[in-house]
Amino acid sequence: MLTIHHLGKSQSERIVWLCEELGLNYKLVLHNRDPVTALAPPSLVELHPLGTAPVIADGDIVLAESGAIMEYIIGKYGGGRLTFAPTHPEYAQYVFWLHYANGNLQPAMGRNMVMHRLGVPPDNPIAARIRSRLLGGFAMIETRLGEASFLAGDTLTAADIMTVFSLTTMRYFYPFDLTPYPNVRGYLKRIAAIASYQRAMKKGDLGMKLLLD
Ligand SMILES: N[C@@H](CCC(=O)N[C@@H](CS)C(=O)NCC(=O)O)C(=O)O
Repeated sequence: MLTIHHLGKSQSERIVWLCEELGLNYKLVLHNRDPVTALAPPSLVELHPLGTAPVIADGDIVLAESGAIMEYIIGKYGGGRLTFAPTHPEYAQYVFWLHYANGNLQPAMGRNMVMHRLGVPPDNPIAARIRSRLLGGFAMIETRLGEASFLAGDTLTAADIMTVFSLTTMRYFYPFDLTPYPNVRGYLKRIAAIASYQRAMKKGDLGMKLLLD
């Protein structure tokens, strides 16, 4: 059986949601962040050289990196669900948004988080550049969600499951006001109504207030 190692308040919520949406049997192992540093505990670090969540185990296979895990589970157990085939008219959108999530958006959030935590003033030219990159990303997502209900098109795909963390739980680490983005907020309302998302968040982060607005 698939085992998901989930670190509280982290990107591994994506994998719990993925497995809930696919209706897979899995064992969930919860790990808590160090209360002082917020880093991963030794129980997680010992699982994989990266020492980050998520990590899954499937038989002898131990896999890290949420994008890799997403492709692995969808390819092996998804039966064609949550993905678009190359023949789908929105295939390019699917591939773009799937990779934008961890290739650009989440690193941009992380860079801004570091600047914020180091107390770099917003008018510092590097901080300003990093912030404007992120704002450009939000504007792009806002435009896309004015064209389609979900990032790849009219249905939920892995691209959404990859992206939602950065728009929600990541805001515990880098607070971000979504008021200027009504399409993003409407999208998060649609996500909040999805039963598999609700189940995943309850199982992975019971009691955590969901930042969906
Ligand atoms: N690109 C990686 C990022 C993994 C990552 O940085 N996870 C964070 C949680 S959001 C983590 O484990 N942090 C704890 C630590 O670095 O000690 C992925 O998507 O899996």
